[in-house]
Amino acid sequence: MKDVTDLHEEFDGDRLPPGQRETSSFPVLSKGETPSVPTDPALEVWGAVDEERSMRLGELRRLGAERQRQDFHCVTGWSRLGCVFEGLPFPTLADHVGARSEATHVLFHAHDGYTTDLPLSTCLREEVLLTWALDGEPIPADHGGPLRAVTPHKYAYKGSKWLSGVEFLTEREPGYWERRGYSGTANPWNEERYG
Ligand SMILES: Nc1nc2c(c(=O)[nH]1)N[C@H]1C(S)=C(S)[C@@H](COP(=O)(O)O)O[C@H]1N2
Ligand SMILES: [Mo]
Repeated sequence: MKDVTDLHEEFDGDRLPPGQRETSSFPVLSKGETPSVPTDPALEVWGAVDEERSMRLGELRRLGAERQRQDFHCVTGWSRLGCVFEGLPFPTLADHVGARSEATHVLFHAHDGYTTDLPLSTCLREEVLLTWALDGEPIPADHGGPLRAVTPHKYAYKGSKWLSGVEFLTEREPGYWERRGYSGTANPWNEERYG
């Protein structure tokens, strides 16, 4: 299993970012109710790519499932260390659909209407996973199952739960919390909480 709990070193910080406290529970943080999502939803991938695709979980698994040990930092101040997620690394997805050279940003879309944006370069990292399993079990519905994204190098609002789509963009389009004052860059070791 790949262990990326040392990625804080790249950001010149401690494992627990400043202003965070460790929790052993896994709180649920959603903007609203847990939406009802099909058990095997199609993930739509579109925008600045060579081949737009609609992919189900089985296809994502076959493309390249990987297990990683990762930390999870919520912008409201709690961190859950050492989560084990299984999923598809974002770079493999980007390769598969052929992200075009003019693609600069990504907007993640979700079944509850949530969106979140990131520069493409910060998504093209092995630890950005589209994940279907947490600690050896399918991701619970409250935590974004059956499919969510995780971004251990960013505050967790960059990881969309109940993922429905990945849109490749040629310019930035701010997501749900980013439009409401949260940071676009969201680096926990720099306490980039507000935009
Ligand atoms: N679709 C969707 N994704 C979301 C959210 C949301 O409300 N809807 N909340 C975000 C926030 S603010 C955080 S901290 C994490 C929380 O994930 P958890 O509920 O599994 O702890 O999900 C992020 N992804
Ligand atoms: Mo959050």
